[in-house]
Amino acid sequence: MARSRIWQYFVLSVYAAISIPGILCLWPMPRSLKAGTTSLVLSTSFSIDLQVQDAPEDLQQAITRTQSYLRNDNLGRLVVGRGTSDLGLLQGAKELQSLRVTLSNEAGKARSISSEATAPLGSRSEEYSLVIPSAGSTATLIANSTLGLFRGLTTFEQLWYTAGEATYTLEAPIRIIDSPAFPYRGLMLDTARNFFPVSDIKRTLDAMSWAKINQFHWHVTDSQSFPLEILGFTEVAAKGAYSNSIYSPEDVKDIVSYAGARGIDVVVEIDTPGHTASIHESHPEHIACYDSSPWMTFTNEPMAGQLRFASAATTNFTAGLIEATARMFPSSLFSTGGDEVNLPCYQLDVETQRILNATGQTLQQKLEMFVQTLHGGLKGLGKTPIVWEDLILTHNVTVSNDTIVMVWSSSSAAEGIAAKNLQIVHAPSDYFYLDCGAGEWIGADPDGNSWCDPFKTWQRAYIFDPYENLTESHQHLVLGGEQVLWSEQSGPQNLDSIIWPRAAASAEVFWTGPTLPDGTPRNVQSALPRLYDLRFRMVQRGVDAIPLQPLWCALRPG
Ligand code: CP6
Repeated sequence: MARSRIWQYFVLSVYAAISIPGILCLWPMPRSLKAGTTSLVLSTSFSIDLQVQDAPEDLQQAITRTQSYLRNDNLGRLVVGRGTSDLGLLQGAKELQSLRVTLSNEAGKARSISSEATAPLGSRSEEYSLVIPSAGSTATLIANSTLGLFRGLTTFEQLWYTAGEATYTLEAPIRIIDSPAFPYRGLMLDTARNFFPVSDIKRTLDAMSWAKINQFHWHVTDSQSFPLEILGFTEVAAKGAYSNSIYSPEDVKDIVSYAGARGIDVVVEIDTPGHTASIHESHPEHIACYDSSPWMTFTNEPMAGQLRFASAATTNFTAGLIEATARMFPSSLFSTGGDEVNLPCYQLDVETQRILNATGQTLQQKLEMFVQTLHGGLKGLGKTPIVWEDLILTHNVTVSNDTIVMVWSSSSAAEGIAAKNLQIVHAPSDYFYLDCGAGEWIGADPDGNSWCDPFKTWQRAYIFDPYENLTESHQHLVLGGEQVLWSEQSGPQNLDSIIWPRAAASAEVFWTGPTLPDGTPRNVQSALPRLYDLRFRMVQRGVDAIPLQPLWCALRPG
C-alpha cells in the first residue's frame, strides 16, 4: 500500500514538473535546444525575409505556407490553466519583426526542396539552425540546403501560440541546432484494399511534413486492386482496378511534386511475386496459384494469385512493368515487395512444373533469378531496391548488398537481416502497424482474434528502440523506420483518425534516435503534451487527428 502511494506521488510530481509553463511543444524534439523565459510577440507586420538568390519556387511556397500557419493556427496554449490566458505575460513584450532565411553555402542557383528530398538517402542534408533573440527584432534560420531550411520553417511554426490578437512565445531566446538521427522516417499507405483519392493523399503528405516524416511508402497495388496506370501497361489498371479508382500518370506527377515540395520522397512499391491476383484480370497468362487455396486459412483475401516467376515471359513482363513504373518516380528507392510468397502452391501449377523440369532448376533458383532480373532493371535506372524481409528470411534469396530490407513480422526479425549485413527499415507489426486491433479484422481467426491485436497506441510506437536486438556492430545498418497502414478496414472516412497523431510517434523516434537529445530516455509522460500540441495544430490545419486525452487534462493548471 505504502509503496503504491509513494509511487503515485512520484508520478504526480513528475507530471506537475512537466506541466509548468515554459515547455516548448516541439515535435519531433530538436537535437539541440536552448530556450529562455522571455515573452516575445510576433509583430503584426512580421515578415519572412528570404535571402536566397533565385529561390526555388517550392521554397517560396513553403514560406507562404509558414506565414499562413502563423496567422491561422490560432492555437491557444493549453498549459496555462482553464479560463486563464497568457495576455498578462505579454505586456511590454518585445516584438519579432522578421525571420531571415539564408543558405550557409550559397554558390549558384539553389536547388529545389523537391530535388533535395528525392536525392539518394545518404546524400541529403536536413540540418538547420534557428535563432530567436529575446531582444533583437530579427530571427535567423540558416541551413546548407533548401531541405534544411524547410525543416527549420516547420520547427519555427511550432513555437507560436495565440492569445487575443497576439501571436507569441514565452521561451525566448531560443537556439536550435537540428538534424535527424536517421535518414528514413516514413509512413506506408496501402491504396489497393481500399482506394484513397489524391486529395486524401495530399492531406496525409501535409501532416507528414509537419512531423518531419520524409518517406511516403506507397503500397499502391495488391491482390484486390491495381489502381496505378502505367505507360505501356495501361490494361493492368484498366482491368485490375476498382472502377474509376485509378491514379493516372498526371495524378502521380501531382502527388510526387506535392510531396517533394514538402520534403517528402515517394517510394512506390509494386508488390511481387505474391499479392498480385489483380494482374490476373488483364494477364491471366502470368498468374499462377490463382485457383489454388489461399495460402492463409483465415483470410477473406482473394485467391493467392502470384506471378508465375519461373517463366521467362512473366519475368520479362514484370521487369518491364517495374521499369516503366520506376520511370514515373524521381526517388532513388523502389520496392519490389516480396512479402508472403506461397511457394508450395506452385506444385499445383502445371506450367511452373513443366519449366522446372525442362530447365533442371529449382523453384528457389527461379525466384532468385526473378528478383535479380527486377533489381538489375532498377539498378540500370540508378535505383536502389527495397524488399520485404520474407525474401531474405523465409526464402533465403540472395540480393545485392545495397538492397534495403523492410522488417515487418516482428521487431526481432531485424537481427536476421543484420546478420546478412543488409540495411534495415523498421516496420514491425508489434509496434508500428496502424491497422492492428480492429477486432473483427478481415484476417480474424474463427475465434475473432485479429493477427496483430492489440491496438498499437502512440505510446507503443514511441517506446520502440531502433537498436533493439542489434549488436553495436550492426547499428549502422538501420536507416530508420515507418508506421504502416494496411487498408483492409480503412478508407477516406477514417484515414486521418487512424493515422494521426499516432504516426508522428515514430517520426520523433527516428528524428531523435535511441534517446532524447539530452541523453535521457524517451518517455511518454513528457512526450504527451508535445504530441498533443502537434495534434491540435493538425486539427487547425484541416487534418482530423484524434484527441490523446480528455481536454480537461490538457487544460491542467500550470
Ligand atoms: N498485405 C500485404 C497485408 C500484410 C502484409 N502484406 C499484413 C500481414 C500481417 C498483418 C497485417 C498485414 N495485409 N501485402 C505483410 C507485409 Cl498482421
